[in-house]
Amino acid sequence: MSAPVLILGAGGHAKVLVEALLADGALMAGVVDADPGRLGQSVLGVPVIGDDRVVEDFPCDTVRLVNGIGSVGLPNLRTSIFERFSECGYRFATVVHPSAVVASDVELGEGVQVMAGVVLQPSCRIGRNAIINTRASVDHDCTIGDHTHIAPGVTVSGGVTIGSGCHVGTGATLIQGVRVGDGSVIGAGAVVTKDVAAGVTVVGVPAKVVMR
Ligand code: JB3
Repeated sequence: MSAPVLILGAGGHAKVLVEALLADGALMAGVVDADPGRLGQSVLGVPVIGDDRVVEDFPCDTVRLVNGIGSVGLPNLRTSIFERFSECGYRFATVVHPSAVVASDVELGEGVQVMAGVVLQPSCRIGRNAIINTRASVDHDCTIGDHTHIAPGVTVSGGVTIGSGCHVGTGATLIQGVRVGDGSVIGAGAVVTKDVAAGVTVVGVPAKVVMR
């Protein structure tokens, strides 16, 4: 029996995770949120039991954390929370909605979140703390870096490499073989036909750099 899960954050992203975890039969320890107004509320029936200080009430080996922070906060709150609790010895659960299609040899790093309707084709490698959000499709031989968010409805063709800390916006399309550098942002609906350098923002069809 796996250890129960404690969810960090009580917003929209956490709600989607709770739904996936309940569908998968996970045991729930509760939800923690920085907003004191959330104490006593619940997320799909899972109670909010306090803020991040409550995590310390659970020894590392008795609980698995789930990073319920999505795209809020700059610099990236989601990444810093993951690193902070990892350094304290906590482990993050990997969440895969039962409706996702994940090929048998796909490698999922610690804390990866694969939402409903996702397709991950053979030989993909997904880095730690990455989100593959609702109904995204990642085709064969792709590599997605740590902490990268693939937003709902993104289509990633075969052999694409996306660096760490990237955001690929809702409904974007990346053609086969392109490479995206660390920390870049792909705007919603963009069509990426060429490599994207690190640390830039691209938008449009075909995607062009708008910010360095
Ligand atoms: O687009 C989609 C499908 N999902 C988005 C997701 C990826 O990112 C979603 O629509 C939102 O844009 C965003 O979801 P998220 O991160 O859940 O945002 P929000 O609904 O605003 O909730 C953030 C929650 O995190 C709030 O309840 C905050 O109080 C809480 N929070 C902020 N800082 C924190 C901390 N909670 C904890 N435990 N620790 C913190 O440091």
